[in-house]
Amino acid sequence: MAFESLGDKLQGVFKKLRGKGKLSEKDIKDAMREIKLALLEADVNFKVVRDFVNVVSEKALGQEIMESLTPAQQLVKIVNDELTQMIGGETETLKFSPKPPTIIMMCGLQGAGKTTATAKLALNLRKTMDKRPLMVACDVYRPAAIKQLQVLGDQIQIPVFSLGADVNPVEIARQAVEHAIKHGNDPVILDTAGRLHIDDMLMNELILIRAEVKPTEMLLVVDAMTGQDAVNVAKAFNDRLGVTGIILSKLDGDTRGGAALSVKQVTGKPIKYASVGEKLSDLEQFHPSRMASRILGMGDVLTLIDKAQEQIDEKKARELEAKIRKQQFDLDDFLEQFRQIRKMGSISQILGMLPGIDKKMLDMVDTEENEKRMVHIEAIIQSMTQEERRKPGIIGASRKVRIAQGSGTRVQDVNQLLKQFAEMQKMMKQMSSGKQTRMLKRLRKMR
Ligand SMILES: Nc1nc2c(ncn2[C@@H]2O[C@H](COP(=O)(O)OP(=O)(O)OP(=O)(O)O)[C@@H](O)[C@H]2O)c(=O)[nH]1
Ligand SMILES: [Mg+2]
Repeated sequence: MAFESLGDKLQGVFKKLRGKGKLSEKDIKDAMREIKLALLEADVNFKVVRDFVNVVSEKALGQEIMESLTPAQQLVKIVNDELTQMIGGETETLKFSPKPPTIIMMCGLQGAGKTTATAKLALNLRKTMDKRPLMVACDVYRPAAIKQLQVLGDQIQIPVFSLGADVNPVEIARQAVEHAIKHGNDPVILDTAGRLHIDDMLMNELILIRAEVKPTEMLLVVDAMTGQDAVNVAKAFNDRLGVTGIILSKLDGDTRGGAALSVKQVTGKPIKYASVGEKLSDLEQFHPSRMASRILGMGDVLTLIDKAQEQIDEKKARELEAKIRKQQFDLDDFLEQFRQIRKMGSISQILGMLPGIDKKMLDMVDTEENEKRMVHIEAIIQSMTQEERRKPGIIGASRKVRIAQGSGTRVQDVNQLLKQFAEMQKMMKQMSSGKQTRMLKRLRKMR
């Protein structure tokens, strides 16, 4: 994940202050110098850094002592608040047209991730808002651009509108909107051609498409792996086109990424989404405060809960809760839960959002072996009969051999799974007799 080394450095600054009872002016000045260096090294725009440091210093020096916080904690809080402001302040959601379909136009440099973001956003809107998007192939210049979008569309079962490469993109956009109205698609997401630099011809084309379809959103896709250049180009794009929001792509890369953190300050436009992985489900709504605390290493439990909510719908959660309480949780439920969690991402992605997890450990979790084990668990349960799934107690030696053979695993794998399941049931029993399923209740309350 980008920002890792920035996070490490900032945490280092706070660590040094942790033992101190009171921060002197010099302590604060020293800390600020280090914070400034860390931001610059992470490639945050120097003007943005200057403003940031000024505000934080001023607040830190003029800070009244809050009894509940140590001086170091107060500084963390100030930095967290200002970092949140710097990258956007409040969460900015996508705007929808009162008269559907809403039209969303993508724009950005060549290779920024427009086409990928088009598919990710379409999937996200279907999943989180029950939308029926239409993706539109307006890039008629790069060979294979249309095919690329169609392949993505097939993967996520979302329709793609194309008139081939011989029709003018303005006309494609116009007909796409007609098509969407006729077929009840909403929103219409236009994937446009990339620009290597600010190219008048292509820029004019975007202006013509915009004039034709009057998009509600003009989203600029910014590659977080490219440095200051990308930010300057973003500014130019915005000056020419007036974008309405930004999608940060490739935040999963391990480059410094700080340039992307300046993009809100430099363009004045909000970051609305962040792409955090290669999978098409890896697009998240951008929450400045959560991103700030993620950078500062406070973990991002909220994002985790969000992801969980997206995947596990409430009805299922309630049914599950009832089952746990009545101690009827069986291997079928186990399989279902297991699949839900798998949908959230790789193990390391899920763990990475929890506070206090050593990032180096995560690389060890995503081993082939673990991946194989996950596949085994599914196969083993699927090789069981309905009765066996409901009452695993009846699975004796000969059944174990049959299940192992059926799933292409070993008897000891079957044993291990059954043992784990038994332990889980025991835990659930304790949970349901004591403070029952508090976690689920809390999840529900937070909606
Ligand atoms: N790791 C990672 N790779 C990404 C992400 N988004 C896009 N990519 C990759 O970046 C490359 C370019 O992505 P595209 O979506 O084709 O970019 P584009 O802006 O449509 O490019 P043009 O159409 O040529 O202008 C592809 O290889 C993508 O797989 C992301 O969030 N993470
Ligand atoms: Mg493209």
